[in-house]
Amino acid sequence: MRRRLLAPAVLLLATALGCTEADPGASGPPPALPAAEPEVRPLGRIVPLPASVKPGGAPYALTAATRVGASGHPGVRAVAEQLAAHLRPATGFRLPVVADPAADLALALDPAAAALGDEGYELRSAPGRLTLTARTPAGLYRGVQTVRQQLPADIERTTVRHRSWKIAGGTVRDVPRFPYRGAMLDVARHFFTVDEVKAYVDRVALYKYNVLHLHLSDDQGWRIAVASRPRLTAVGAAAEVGGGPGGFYTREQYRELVRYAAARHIEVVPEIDLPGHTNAALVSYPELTCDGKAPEPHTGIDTGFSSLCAEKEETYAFAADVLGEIAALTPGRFLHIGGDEADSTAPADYRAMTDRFQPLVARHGKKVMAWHQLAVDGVPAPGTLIQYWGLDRTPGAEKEKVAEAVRAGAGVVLSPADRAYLDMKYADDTPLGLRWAGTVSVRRSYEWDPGAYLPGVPESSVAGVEAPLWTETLSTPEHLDTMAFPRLPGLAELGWSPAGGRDWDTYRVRLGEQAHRWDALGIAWYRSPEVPWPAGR
Ligand code: TNX
Repeated sequence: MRRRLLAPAVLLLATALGCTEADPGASGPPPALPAAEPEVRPLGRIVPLPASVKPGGAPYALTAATRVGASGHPGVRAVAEQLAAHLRPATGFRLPVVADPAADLALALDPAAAALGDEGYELRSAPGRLTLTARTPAGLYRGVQTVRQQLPADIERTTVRHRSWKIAGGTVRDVPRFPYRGAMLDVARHFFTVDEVKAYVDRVALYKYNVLHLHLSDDQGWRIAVASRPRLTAVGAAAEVGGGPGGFYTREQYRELVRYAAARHIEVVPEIDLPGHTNAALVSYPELTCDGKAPEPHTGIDTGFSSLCAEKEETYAFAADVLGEIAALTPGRFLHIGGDEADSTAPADYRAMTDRFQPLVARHGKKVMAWHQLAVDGVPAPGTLIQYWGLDRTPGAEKEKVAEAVRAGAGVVLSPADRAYLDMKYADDTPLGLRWAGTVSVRRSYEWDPGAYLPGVPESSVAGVEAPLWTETLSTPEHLDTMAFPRLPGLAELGWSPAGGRDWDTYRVRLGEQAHRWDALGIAWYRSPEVPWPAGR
């Protein structure tokens, strides 16, 4: 009894003292964080957690006299310009980008820094000098996200704040654990405009994601113009869940999205879901159905009823046309051919069709990516990237099929639905989202290890993780925000940070601190009771 009476007082005291360490043993909501951010954020107290942090020395400060130094390399110059553009509105400083390596804020490539790999970076911070070094421009770009997060959240504001802009002293040396860190957006169930997708790209870039997977076709709608098949968009784009107007991207708009992502060192993986999830295509081209009859447009959320027709040569001509054009729009390595939930496709037909679809991808020099049914009911081509979306409770035999594909040369991206699906409800009372995979709390989405998740799949075969955001129940950018924040940053940490250095009790404090930044960015985040949020928010 005494203890229970005392507990709230202890929590209040801890808060008043600015103690930010959440009590792992506490039941109920963790104590709030101090209302205000510290003037200088401790080095490395960011998301995702850096691989190595050596704090020390006095901080670096941006000033009105700061110049951003970049070598003549166009990739370095571009990242320097992005950084300066990001820092100007809130600081009000001029921040000229100059070709002077002695500038106080200097970006440089070190081609010999092999240990930094394709995306690693080193950040050194000391009075009067901040240097960011990487082997590639992508590494510099990831390092810029660290610079942003080390600065006060006010740096994200679009109007001038008169305050100090300090970065704690010391060195961060940081490399990702996995090369593939993806975010998927379903623009088929509800359509999202180019600007709305760009806003999502900006959000994932802050957490060092490097892949945007776009789910471009499904039963409800076809969302990308295909010149050789104009009815796909003239007819097949005009529906979405709930009966809204739908929509699609012209090829120019799509190229614009790919460029926008590429400028953030994010690769776009387009998905054309085959042979199921094809009702919108069948509505557009009824000759693709086995009986030749056009189905009704679909505005519901059930799945598994549509299929292309294995016996018809039209099917393969259609797939060749579509995949050929999508490949031509795709500078990235992968074409995702779906392959999930083909519940109305006979097993032999599934095998026959996926056997013929995969070479169409290879013909254009691309690699196949597919949901893990391809490993269960089909035979993945060598080098295929299998996206696992099962659950903890998925039968071992099904997981074993994925392990078998890995032994035959496939790679795996992990999106376990009961961990990584951002469209699952957080809790029973979450208004948005689905719950077929159960509820997925912030803690549940964070507390698993991608390197040791699937039996028989060693860490070396895991390309990384992906956080899918399906949109059956999500129709506005605010809806996307609410489901992605705060789980999206945690999945980024699973993909980026070393397994050893992270745990829930310290993570949730780092996560809570991010709320200042989300507010500055106008992100409509969900106030999960598992996380200690800044007092008053
Ligand atoms: C399963 S994941 C699906 C999607 C749904 C999603 C909803 C996958 C490959 N198929 O068609 O949108 O669940 O959570």
